Amino acid sequence: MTYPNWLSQRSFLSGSRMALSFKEQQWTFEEINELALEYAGKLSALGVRQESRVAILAKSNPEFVFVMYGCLHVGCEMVMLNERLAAPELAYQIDDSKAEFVLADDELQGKVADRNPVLFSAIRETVPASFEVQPQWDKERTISIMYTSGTTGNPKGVRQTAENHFSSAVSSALNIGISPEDVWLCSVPLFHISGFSILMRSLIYGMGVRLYEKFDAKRSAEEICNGTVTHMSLVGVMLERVLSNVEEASMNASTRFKAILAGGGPIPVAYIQRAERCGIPVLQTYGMTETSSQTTTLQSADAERKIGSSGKPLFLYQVKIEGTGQPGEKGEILIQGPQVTPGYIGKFSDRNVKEDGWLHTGDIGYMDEEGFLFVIDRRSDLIVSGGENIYPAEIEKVLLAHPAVREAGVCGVPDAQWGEIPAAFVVLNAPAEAEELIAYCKKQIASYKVPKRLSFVEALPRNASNKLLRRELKLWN
Ligand code: S0N
Ligand code: AMP
Ligand code: MG
Ligand code: MG
Repeated sequence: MTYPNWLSQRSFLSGSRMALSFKEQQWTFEEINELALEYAGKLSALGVRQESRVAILAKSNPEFVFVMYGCLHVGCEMVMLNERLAAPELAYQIDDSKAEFVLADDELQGKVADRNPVLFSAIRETVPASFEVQPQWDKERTISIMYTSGTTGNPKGVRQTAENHFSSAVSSALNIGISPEDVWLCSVPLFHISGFSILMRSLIYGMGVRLYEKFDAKRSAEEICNGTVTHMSLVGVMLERVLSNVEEASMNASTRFKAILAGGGPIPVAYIQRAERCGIPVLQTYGMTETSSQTTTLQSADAERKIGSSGKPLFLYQVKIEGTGQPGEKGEILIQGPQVTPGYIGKFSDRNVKEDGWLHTGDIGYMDEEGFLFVIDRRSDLIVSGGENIYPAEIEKVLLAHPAVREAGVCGVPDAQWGEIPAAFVVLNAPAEAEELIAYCKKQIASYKVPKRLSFVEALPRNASNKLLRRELKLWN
């Protein structure tokens, strides 16, 4: 099974429609496709082929979009690197994915300096080579690979195929609806599925994207209230900042504005109630990298009645709670559908993601009598800070490598701003200051992962088999 080339088909069907807008600039689908073809030619001249795997490190700006769309035409696989990560974390992903090329925004080149990056400025200056435009794309084709943290502290590269993205975009449209005037405000990172899925919806629907390089709560509030955008994706901390701006200016959402899609972690009910008072419909969603974004989403009509729920599965998907058939009973959330990844790459390529045909999420939840999903606890020990995932093991590993540290334990603690933050407990074997250990972490992990609290203790809570009891650590805060 194949799909028509999404870029060529979209340009053919609605070439004059707005595809992308950034600051004062704007591109139609025809212009975007011409740029994509030009970038594909440049990438071909640099040696990128359909069989290549390229890693990309960039900020959410139009050039990143042109490079990605160029890659789509070439047919190579894109490993999306998180620009907040520290150099050693990026090196791990580049090595694990065996990426043949590292394409980097000039501004970020310092983070991958030892990886011989091809800078965006070099791509821009390259004379395009001729290449063959593929009229059809294979359904199984891997379009993107995104790394998501794992319990052991080693991130796993998740494959996202054309079918995953296509079924995700179509299922979302069947739930939210689409119209030719829609413009989706994108200020979530393009390297996360929250942002990348907006680009996929854009190509598949012919929908405009209003792109921001950096999240700006005030400008977002203005766009929502002026009606210059119709949709926006965000995580809890962003929603709170947008609402504060709308409330402060005593504004109301424009009648043109349709919905905020809020996910990436739990959304406090109080935020949804505040949004209601501002006339902003918020659709809570439950999704993950392994499912190329939303799996369940609450519909507007149910938002008030089912507050706190992440909704029902989208049309093509199935969700069940392990073990129980009983409403209200808690268990692991299992997912099935064409949006579920075929698997991981690199170190984890042997892992079967669909035991018994279902994706075992590790998240805990229940369904009510009507089949609405309530997510109540995240997969084991996962900390979600401002929509970024952190596993305690990633931080513990770094702390343990410090010569003065004998033992380290990390857990998530609730935080009013970020939802949750990491806190560390350390047993020393030589004198050291907390500041020194924090500075040590900063060099090796993204700054959002660096423990916001660090305490020295005599011993860590362990069970009879010496396993660290992180749940008990939580009680120490
Ligand atoms: C919340 C954001 C925007 C905060 O970034 P901001 O304010 O721009 O910070 P900076 O100025 O860059 O840095 C200032 C200091 O703040 C620290 N910091 C930044 N971010 C965090 C954080 N998350 N946690 C803790 N600290 C943070 C910086 O480190 C800096 O500190 P110092 O000075 O010490 O260096 C930003 O974090 C952000 O963009 N978050 C959202 C990320 C995201 O999109 N996550 C979702 C990932 N999940 C998925 O994609 C699956 C779900 C999904 O698809 C989805 C999700 C949401 C909506 C829709 C969908 C969908 O299904 O379509
Ligand atoms: P990621 O690996 O970044 O795709 O993160 C996906 C994880 O975020 C899920 O497995 C959940 O643990 C968490 N998450 C996403 N949406 C929600 C939600 N609506 N409520 C609670 N947790 C969520
Ligand atoms: Mg993740
Ligand atoms: Mg997340």
